[in-house]
Amino acid sequence: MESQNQKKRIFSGIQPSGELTLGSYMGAIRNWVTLQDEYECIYCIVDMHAITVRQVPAELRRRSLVQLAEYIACGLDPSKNVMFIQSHVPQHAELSWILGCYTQFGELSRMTQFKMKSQQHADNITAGLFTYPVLMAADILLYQADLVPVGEDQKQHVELCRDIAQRFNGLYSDTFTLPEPFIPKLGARIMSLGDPGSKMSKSDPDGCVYMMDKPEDIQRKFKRAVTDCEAAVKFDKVNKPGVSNLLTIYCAASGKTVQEAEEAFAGQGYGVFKPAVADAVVELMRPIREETERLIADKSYLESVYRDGARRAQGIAQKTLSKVQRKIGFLAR
Ligand code: ATP
Ligand code: LTN
Repeated sequence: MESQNQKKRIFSGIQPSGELTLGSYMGAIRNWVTLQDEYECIYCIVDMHAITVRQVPAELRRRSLVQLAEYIACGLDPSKNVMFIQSHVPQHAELSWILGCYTQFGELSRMTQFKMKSQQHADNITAGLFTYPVLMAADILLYQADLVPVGEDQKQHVELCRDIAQRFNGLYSDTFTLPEPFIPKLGARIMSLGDPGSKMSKSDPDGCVYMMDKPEDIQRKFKRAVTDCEAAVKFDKVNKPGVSNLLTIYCAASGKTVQEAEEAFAGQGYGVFKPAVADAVVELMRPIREETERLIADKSYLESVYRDGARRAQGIAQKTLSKVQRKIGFLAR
């Protein structure tokens, strides 16, 4: 425990708002796995974030448990990492309220994710959707995280979190560690197979490859992936976004460089390239899918992991929350 305390800390989370995708894996979870030995890691299932858009209760419950199984199946070891469900640690909601009083309306209005999601859910633009980044800042700051491994789309939220922390520290002396986003070099933004202009997103099933998809579904989805009429396997994000996305996926899955992949497929059409990308993804996902299926059957084990995780998380979170409450002038209980 002594030596663990010397390690830098990591916090990250994913919403159980849909089945996890290849994007969740390549942009986030894959990095989490590589960091678990070097850092003290806390990985969360952020169900409170998921309800910022309407969820079916039974589905939310099921997906929260499946997501924990997926985390473990991806290689996260429950004995090395703290893994828990956000709503089981009430300090997140408490700190979020406080931080909301140190966040500007204008700052939240500039968040790209809010602008996009409020277009997608125009009939239900809730206060929760608007203040979502404040809850995310509370998640990170409660644990004094140094690094936040996320995909490219979350960089803006981590930067806002830093701004809030800096503002609070400036007002009340050093309270929060300033976190840095940690974004992978390859796979930080996997695009939809149906529309290479938009991000692959678990709540938008069109063009999504799910971690739990069967091999034949993965093959079919890649066969249908939108490309172009040139038939040349070349990385060119502006003119060939579909092919560039497939190359990114292929390289992230196979470990090859873009140049190696371009050379390997030189002179061959998409009829050869697309099934090869699918094969690489099938092989990457096969052990994860099989292990997830095995773990889902062991509900009591999963329950023991998230209960133990919440207990450990709460110990850390309460220390920060008490410090914050004292600094801002709340009377001690
Ligand atoms: P939703 O559709 O509910 O917004 P999402 O699929 O966009 O969900 P998140 O829960 O927002 O996924 O993201 C989980 C993590 O995975 C974050 O770190 C995010 O940056 C990363 N991520 C999500 N989608 C992608 C993607 N297409 N490419 C790379 N990283 C991604
Ligand atoms: N907003 C993130 C999920 C998230 C998160 C966090 C990520 C909520 N809290 C704290 C990192 C750290 C998303 O991926 N949509």
